[in-house]
Amino acid sequence: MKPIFLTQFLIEEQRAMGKITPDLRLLLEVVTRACKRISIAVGKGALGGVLGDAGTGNIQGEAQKKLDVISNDILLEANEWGGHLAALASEEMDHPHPIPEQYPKGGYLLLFDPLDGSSNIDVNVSVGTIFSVLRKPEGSSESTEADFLQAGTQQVAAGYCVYGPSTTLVLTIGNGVHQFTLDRELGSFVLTQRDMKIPVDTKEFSINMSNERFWEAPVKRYIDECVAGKDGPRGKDFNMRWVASMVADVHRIITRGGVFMYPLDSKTKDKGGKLRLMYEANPMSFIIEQAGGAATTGRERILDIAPNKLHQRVPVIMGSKNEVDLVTSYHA
Ligand code: P6P
Repeated sequence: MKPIFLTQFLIEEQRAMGKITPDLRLLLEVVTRACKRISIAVGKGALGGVLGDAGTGNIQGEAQKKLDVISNDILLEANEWGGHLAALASEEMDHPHPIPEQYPKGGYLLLFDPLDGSSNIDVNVSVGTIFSVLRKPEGSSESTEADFLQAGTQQVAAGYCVYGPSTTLVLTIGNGVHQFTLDRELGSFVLTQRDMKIPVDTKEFSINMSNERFWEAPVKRYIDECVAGKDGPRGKDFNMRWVASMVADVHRIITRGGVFMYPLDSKTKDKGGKLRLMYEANPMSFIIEQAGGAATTGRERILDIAPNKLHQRVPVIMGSKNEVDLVTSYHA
């Protein structure tokens, strides 16, 4: 069968939906091209001289890996000349990054975690890039942090790229979730699954069990019931997976079902949670919901949250709809 590359997919989606402006198509093409460059840098491993710490820290107070900084620079460089963006924001940058004066500005805002799970990079475990697209609010001339503070329901598009055994891009533009696999010989993303759907039930949960003593009661109840297996209240055995790369864990869940949890716990309560809302939880929640799943903090739908800070953190429970609904009901 004739392969469908990303550009043809976007053109056909534009004909079908009429929501993909030329600037949005350009944005998606340059971001995915940046992901190809990141994939090459990550794939070099120890041969690339890019493993280990950069010797710098980000606003989260986390040591930056060399590849965090390299990936961030690749995304900045890919997006500054196109005239499609008003500004960019990244986990690795304290404040929004303006488009350089010599280039025209456009109507979109791009947010990203350039290399999520980078603590895994030095041990050769899958990592990934997560991105989210918003419209620049009308009227505002210079883009400020406030322009980015829009609820997840305002996202125009969202996606991630997993740098694993294959380099796989998963994308939504509000009309389903679609998967593209990188053909390394051609250097092109090829459509490999249209309209991905998450099974509404699952037997697989994903959580960092070492935090058990810090969990709130509803989460402890839910996990205890899963661990109790078929002799317990759930009446079936569960399996557990925790890659500690959100992109890898969420991709597994979108592919075969499951529930991913980084819930509020007494360790992260004062920060509001572990994962970041604007460029981790929101894009993943948009994708998960578009694939028929659900995504809450345990107490509210993630996409409805009105952000108040660019780097704010939230609790995350997302994946197979019936499991997320059950965990959320325990919080009520
Ligand atoms: P922990 C990676 O650092 C990350 O932000 C997510 O990708 C991942 O799900 C989580 O943190 C892992 O956290 O506490 O298990 O190391």
